[in-house]
Amino acid sequence: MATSEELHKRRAEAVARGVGSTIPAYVDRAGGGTITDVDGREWIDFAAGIAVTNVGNSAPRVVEAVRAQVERFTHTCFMVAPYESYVAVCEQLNALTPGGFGKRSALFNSGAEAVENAVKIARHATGRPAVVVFDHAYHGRTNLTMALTAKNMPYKHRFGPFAGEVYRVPMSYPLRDGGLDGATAAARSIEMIEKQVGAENVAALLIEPIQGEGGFVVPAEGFLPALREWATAAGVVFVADEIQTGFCRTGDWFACEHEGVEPDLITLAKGIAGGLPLAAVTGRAELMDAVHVGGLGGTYGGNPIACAAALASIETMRELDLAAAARRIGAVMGERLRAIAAGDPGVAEVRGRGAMLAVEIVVPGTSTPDPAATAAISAACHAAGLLTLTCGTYGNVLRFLPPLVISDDELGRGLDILAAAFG
Ligand code: PLZ
Repeated sequence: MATSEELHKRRAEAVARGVGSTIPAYVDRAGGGTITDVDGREWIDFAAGIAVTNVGNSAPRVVEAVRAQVERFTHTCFMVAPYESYVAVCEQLNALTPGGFGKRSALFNSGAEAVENAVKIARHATGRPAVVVFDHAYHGRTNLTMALTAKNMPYKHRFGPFAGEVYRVPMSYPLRDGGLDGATAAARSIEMIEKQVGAENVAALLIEPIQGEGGFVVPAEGFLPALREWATAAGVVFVADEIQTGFCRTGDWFACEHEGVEPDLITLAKGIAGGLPLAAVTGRAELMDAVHVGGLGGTYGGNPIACAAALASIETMRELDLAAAARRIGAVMGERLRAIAAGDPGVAEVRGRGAMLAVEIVVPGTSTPDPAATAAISAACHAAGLLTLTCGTYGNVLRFLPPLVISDDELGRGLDILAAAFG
């Protein structure tokens, strides 16, 4: 087998430079809470492929379901010759997502595609053009979703012009907005929408209940409920992007549940199918069904292998109670992170929920983001065998997203490496 070093050389000659990687190691296998490269080096996995392998890599039920499906048929296209597993996934999503009202779902391939479709559905159902998004938001890399995403580098730089009718308003970001309470922060955003866009022009308000790429920003309590209430009164479709927060990651099935918020539409991907590419829009039946027959779809959306994996993943989450596992991981990790923060003036905040936690790093004694220190700590973790990711508008947030099946021992060893990296 080629070594990681050899593969890295081959890659430079074959793979476009624009596609980056966090570590220059090439995976041989992964499972539980670890990833092993082709040289036999092991990393404790605090990334889960960016919040995807919540049930772990090659989870037994997923492997079994995928194997069985591959043997029966691999693709017919649901728009051509439909099959049960697509319907079953939609039934599961309609039942699992918050809101006791009638729902429908449609399946796609990627998170960005789900977000694009949520916007299509909201525009079609309301007959309005505008979409409101937030500072620090991340919604994808396609043309519309780049417009919805806040950060220029690396996502948008020189890739424009972008789609129109997208309006950005302030997010509740307690560390950086002077600790505005949720209601006040929401009033500030709502005033901007009403004055600059006009509520009657807004099809959808799109928000990540906890921001992912933007820095694991947890809005102040009351922010999401206040926006939800305003959207209802204004006839605006409230869309929760739960692509990173969903499927037990935050200690509930979905992050909106924490404050009892019931979105009109929810976008889902990542953790839905144990690593196979699948995404969905789930929401109010009257909105979803407003679209004409044939108006939604795509060649691969709801591919039968991905659907089989999704059903097996959902079953695994239920059976192993991975929401409870996320809360346990969060409690252990949170305690260690707060201890690190207490001894390091560069840690401005520990935040997040469940198994979606982060630390924001600043120049000690200031609120100035320190992306260089953040990158150095992350690099020290990688060198010592812990796979961590950074995020944030300022690149100064270290985030932790272990698979929810990580063992106590792996979690503890990972946190030891992290503590040492803070030194
Ligand atoms: N919405 C909230 O987190 C994907 C992107 C990594 P796709 N986040 C990881 C990168 O650098 O590309 C994401 C998300 C939220 C939408 C998306 C987009 O999901 O499946 O990557 O298209």
